[in-house]
Amino acid sequence: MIDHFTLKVRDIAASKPFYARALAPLGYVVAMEYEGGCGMGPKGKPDLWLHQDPENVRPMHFAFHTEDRKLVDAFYAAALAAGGKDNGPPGLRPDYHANYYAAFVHDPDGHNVEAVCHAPPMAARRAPARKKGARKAKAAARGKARKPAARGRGGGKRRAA
Ligand SMILES: N[C@@H](CCC(=O)N[C@@H](CS)C(=O)NCC(=O)O)C(=O)O
Repeated sequence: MIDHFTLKVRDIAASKPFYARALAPLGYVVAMEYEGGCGMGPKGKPDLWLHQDPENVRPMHFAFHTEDRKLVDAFYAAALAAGGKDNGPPGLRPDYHANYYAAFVHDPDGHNVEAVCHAPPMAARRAPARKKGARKAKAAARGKARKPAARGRGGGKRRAA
């Protein structure tokens, strides 16, 4: 499991607000800041560090994991609203696998940022509703099954005559 990674950016003044807005739907906040950089992450624990190093920016690709397809949609909308460039709208990418639901946006430096959900849609994950009275019937059946069998004297053990 990745604990954190550092992304080199040309201009922290452009990248910080971009990521703050794009990743807000995923629960990310700017947790730490220093001259020329910052650390972002959910619940105040930075796992993405932005570091200004204009000479050494090379386009990278990385993805944020979500448990809900709606969060992929929200990431995409927020990232575009924050000035990101569309690199693929939310949707299934069955070439990767049947439930690969993702969206792609280029950040201010051309880094290819993705949000992805590998799980089936929420509706398919919900347990089917139980029929009315099914619980009672189940409990009654269990009670019956547990009823001790009638036993004769001597603890129910009978010997052949
Ligand atoms: N426009 C494509 C983007 C797909 C994409 O960027 N896929 C990733 C792998 S999940 C990739 O090829 N990354 C390589 C890179 O950005 O250099 C789409 O919407 O499907």
